[in-house]
This record gives sequence, structure tokens and C-alpha cells, in this order.
Amino acid sequence: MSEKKTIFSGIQPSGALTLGNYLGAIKNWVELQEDYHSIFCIVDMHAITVPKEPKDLRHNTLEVLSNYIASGLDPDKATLFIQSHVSAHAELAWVLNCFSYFGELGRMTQFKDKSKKNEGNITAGLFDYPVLMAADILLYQTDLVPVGEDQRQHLELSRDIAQRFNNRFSPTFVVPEPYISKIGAKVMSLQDPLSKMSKSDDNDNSYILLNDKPDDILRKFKRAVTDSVGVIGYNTEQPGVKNLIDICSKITGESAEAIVQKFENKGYAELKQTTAEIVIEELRPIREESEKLLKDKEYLQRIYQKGAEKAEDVGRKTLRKVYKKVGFVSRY
Ligand code: AQP
Repeated sequence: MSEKKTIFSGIQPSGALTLGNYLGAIKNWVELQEDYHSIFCIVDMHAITVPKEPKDLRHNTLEVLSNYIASGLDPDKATLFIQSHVSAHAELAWVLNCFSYFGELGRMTQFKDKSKKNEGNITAGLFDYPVLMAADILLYQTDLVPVGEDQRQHLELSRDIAQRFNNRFSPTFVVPEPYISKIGAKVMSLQDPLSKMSKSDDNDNSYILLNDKPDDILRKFKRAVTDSVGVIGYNTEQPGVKNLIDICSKITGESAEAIVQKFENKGYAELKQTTAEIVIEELRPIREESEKLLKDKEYLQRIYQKGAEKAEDVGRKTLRKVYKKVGFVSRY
């Protein structure tokens, strides 16, 4: 029997989603759901590793689900669910904690970056984030994880933990491989093109949100930081311009070279205008559909309940295996 491979990924509802989340993750998932057994989660338990207002978290969680569906994820093809609805994530994370080392968690760059931003308020949850992520992935016997460059180190750690557990006992977890998307690459901040576009950035001119109105999108692109070279080129010396070209290319499918050629003898203002227009048209239907879906709470509930049931079935099986291997007495 030819079984489809399992692919798992998730996004934190730590704010409204950005163009980075969309181009770096969701847009790829929409294609992947056709060929893989796809599980896409909204990882609300990850979102509380830094302080969050409860009402914002609730709103953002449903908004992310609306964004998933409005972007083309089909609840009949992919399992869409909310992490905290499947308690096996937390339960497996506890066991995996006992197979993870302080030293390796301390080396995670995301932990180092985020703890700098939250100095004086660094929770054990922030430190433990990658172990929960390993549990998310390993629970579903995931073959492939579509990850951006930024999440590679965490996936490596998930692989190490899986191998360590398998070696200590017997094969229990599938050791997941990274899935490198065709579109790939990071979307960078519009204000600091050397950092990635991030929804928790303090400067709201640095990101485009999926729910930004056309005027906001145009204004933010007009303010995008470029350089003083004055010629549109695609190179690392011009990271702001390169980012705009990458954004266009990811949406239209045109190569960077073709875009550079199109803008020969043209100025940055034209590139910014064109990029804004392309992004506005790409995001318009997603924003409109998300707004509609977000008003239909009953529909959303049906989707996340059905998703959680499907996820729970698979997750429980893995957890039972794990509990048995480590020596917990079965309740039944
Ligand atoms: N700028 C980006 N370019 C490409 N891909 C990106 N992703 C995020 N930002 C970019 C991809 O989105 C998925 C999950 O993101 P997440 O929200 O769970 O975590 P994150 O990577 O920490 O995203 P943010 O926006 O930076 O969140 P905050 O600010 O809350 O930490 C991943 O597949 C990631 O590669």
C-alpha cells in the first residue's frame, strides 16, 4: 500500500500573521496538502512563552485559523487544529524534557534572541519551547517538516531527541526530515532588511499583516528602507531592494533577474509601488475571506473540533507507546 508521507507544521498565534508567515509557510502548505498527509496546527501553547493578553490570544487563534482556510488550506484535506485541544502535546513534551539537556537548549538562537527581548522575564517555557516543538512533530510520526531557515536549529534538536529516545529504547519515533520549499527564503523586515519580518516587532512599519488594508500596505512599502546606491540590483549589498524583489518573485513566480530587467532605468519608488500593488492583490481575497470566516464562530468551531479529534487519535497512539517504553504502568 502506498501511504502518503506525513507533513506537520504550525504557527504561533502570537499576533496577526505577517506576509512572512504567509509566503514562508502557509502558501507552501496549500500546495503540500495535495500530496501529503498534512497536519497544520495553531500552536497557542507556544504563544504563551512570552506574556500575552488572554483576549488577544483567543482572538488571534481564531484569526489564524481563518487565515489558514482563507489562504486555501482545505479542512477536508488537511487536519487543522489548535494545539491546546490535544493534551498529548504537553504530555509528550514532559517525557521529552527528560531526554533533553540544559546545554543544548541554552544554545538555541531563538531562545537567546527572545530572552534578550524579555530580559528579567525569561520563563522556563521560553527555554523549553524547542522541546514542546519536538513533541508537536514527533507525536504525529511526522516524516517532513516544512521549516524556514529560522526554525532549522529547532528541527535539528527534534531529530536529536527522537534518535536519542529510539536508541535508548527501540524505534518509537519517525526521525523527521526538513522539507525545503521551492519558494523558500526569508521575508525580511521592511525597516531593517537584515532581520526577518516578525509579527512581534515593535515597529509596525516593519511588517505587512494579512489583515492590513491596501492603504496601509502601500504606505508601509513606500517607507521601506532601501539604500543609497540608486540602481535596482539583486545582491547582498542592497538587502532592502533584494527583499522587495524576493517578495515580488515569491508571489508572481518571476525570477529575480527578470524583475531586475523590468526595472532597468527605473527608480526605487516604482519598485516599491509595484511590490505594494502585487502584495495588495495577493492579500485582498485572503483578508476579505478571513473577515467573513472570523464572524462565523460556529463554522470555525466545527473545523477545529473535527481537527482535534483526528489529531488526538494519532497522538494518543504515539503517547501510549512512549509511556509503555519509559515504564509507566498502563491504567487499563
Ligand atoms: N519573515 C519570515 N519569512 C519566512 N518565513 C517566516 N516564518 C515566520 N516569519 C517568517 C515562518 O512562519 C512559520 C511559523 O512562524 P511562528 O509565528 O510560529 O514563529 P516565528 O517564526 O517566531 O514567527 P514570528 O512572526 O517571528 O513570530 P514571533 O514574532 O511571535 O516570534 C515558520 O514556518 C516560519 O519559518
